[in-house]
Amino acid sequence: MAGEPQADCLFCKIVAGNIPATVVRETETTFAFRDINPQAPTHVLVIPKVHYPDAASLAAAEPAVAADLLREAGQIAAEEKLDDHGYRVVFNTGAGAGQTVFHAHAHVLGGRGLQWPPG
Ligand code: IU
Repeated sequence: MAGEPQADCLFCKIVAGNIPATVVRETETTFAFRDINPQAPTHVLVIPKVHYPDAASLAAAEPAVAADLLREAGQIAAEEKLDDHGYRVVFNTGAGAGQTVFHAHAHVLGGRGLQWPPG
């Protein structure tokens, strides 16, 4: 069923507590933890507890949870004091764009100058 945990999904396992993660925040609908391979001094992943393969499919099926994800990204940026110098929220979507884990997630990146355009 749409949104149900997937046995072979790494992020579903992290939500379930079966794989350890450095937790930053948790709400009823979202889970945030530090990226294992940080690309900036602050690099946090915010994921929905429900399973959808990417942000667009999450937003189409459960728009309120997608909004929760964005709100949490902003909350984390504030708590990590990223607002002063700016930060980036990224949804890599599709393998061609660098998506490697097919459970929707926002990257919250900051703590250094960020270049544009991204590679
Ligand atoms: P991507 O947008 O799908 O490429 O992002 C997946 C991220 O998940 C990536 O930045 C990885 O470093 C990160 N990650 C993690 O934090 N913990 C893990 O066990 C694995 C990947 I595998």
